[in-house]
Amino acid sequence: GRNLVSVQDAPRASTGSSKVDLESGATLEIDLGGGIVETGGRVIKDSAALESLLEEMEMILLEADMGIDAIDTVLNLLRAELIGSRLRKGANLAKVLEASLKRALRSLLRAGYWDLDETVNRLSKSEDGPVVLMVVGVNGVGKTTSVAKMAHRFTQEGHEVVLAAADTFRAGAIDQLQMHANRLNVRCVRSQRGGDPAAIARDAIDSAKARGADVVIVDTAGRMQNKTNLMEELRKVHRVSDPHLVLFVADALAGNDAIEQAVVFQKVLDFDGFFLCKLDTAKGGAALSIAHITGRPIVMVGVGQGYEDLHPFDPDWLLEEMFR
Ligand SMILES: Nc1nc2c(ncn2[C@@H]2O[C@H](COP(=O)(O)OP(=O)(O)O)[C@@H](O)[C@H]2O)c(=O)[nH]1
Ligand SMILES: [Mg+2]
Repeated sequence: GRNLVSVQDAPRASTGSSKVDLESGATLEIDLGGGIVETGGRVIKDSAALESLLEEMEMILLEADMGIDAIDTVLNLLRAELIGSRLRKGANLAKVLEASLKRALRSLLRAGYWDLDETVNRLSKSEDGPVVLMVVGVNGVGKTTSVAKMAHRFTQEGHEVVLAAADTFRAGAIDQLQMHANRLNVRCVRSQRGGDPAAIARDAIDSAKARGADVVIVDTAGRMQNKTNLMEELRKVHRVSDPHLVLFVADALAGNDAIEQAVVFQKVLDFDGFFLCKLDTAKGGAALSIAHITGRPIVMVGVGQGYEDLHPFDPDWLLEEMFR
């Protein structure tokens, strides 16, 4: 593969780094690294050579499913910083650019990051009732699977978990969650198909309170064909269950669609962070775009269908996958 430029070992630029606050609230840190000097060297100009390097980077990012808006933002900021800077004698512009780009992407992915396990542990200690998590996203992205993976994860951490089958639109969805609950030996609160999702969420919370359970995870529906109804339904579930955390689930395979979905859900629910699932089958550039456009961090990744296939997000791992 490509000759990877490691992000960690490049020294900071003698000219320092600059922080850029994006409209969404996300931040980008531009640090050109040790290849750039204060004096001497040669001034980098807006040349054909620089443009062709930027184009090469653009191709890599496009192939990794990063959306064009986020790519433009990052590359334009980098270009602006590079032009007029001084390249240290003997330094390689391509390497300086690649390392700077990776640092910028890493800063975007790290901005606002919070640890799911720690957050749930902390909330569980400080709150009287159960910690309530609401999971949202369109059909088929991996919500129910992620709910089951979290139930497994939290159970292993010693929490008692109750699931709420608030996707009552399809009977299959209720059975799917119940099946996971049986396997994981956790309680699942459910209704008949067509039941009121908000009532299910409330029942699950009441049940958790009665049992002294620590965590309630609310699975929800995601049919986008009927967007307005779905959003109304989700708003109601949100109002009634007043969750501590709202988690948006995106499918890495969905590419640009995942980015659009994030915008739609962000408007209605202002989620706290997102999961990117199916990273075992796709590159994860969508994560950068979602972080860029919503200002929310990716907190967990799904890398398979097993209960163990959910990991805290590691920016360096994603960047290596993208640039491989
Ligand atoms: N390969 C892979 N498949 C996944 C992952 N997460 C979910 N799936 C599969 O994607 C399909 C839809 O998942 P589901 O949880 O039902 O999505 P939902 O409609 O959002 O609840 C199922 O077949 C899951 O097994 C993942 O991280 N990797
Ligand atoms: Mg589901």
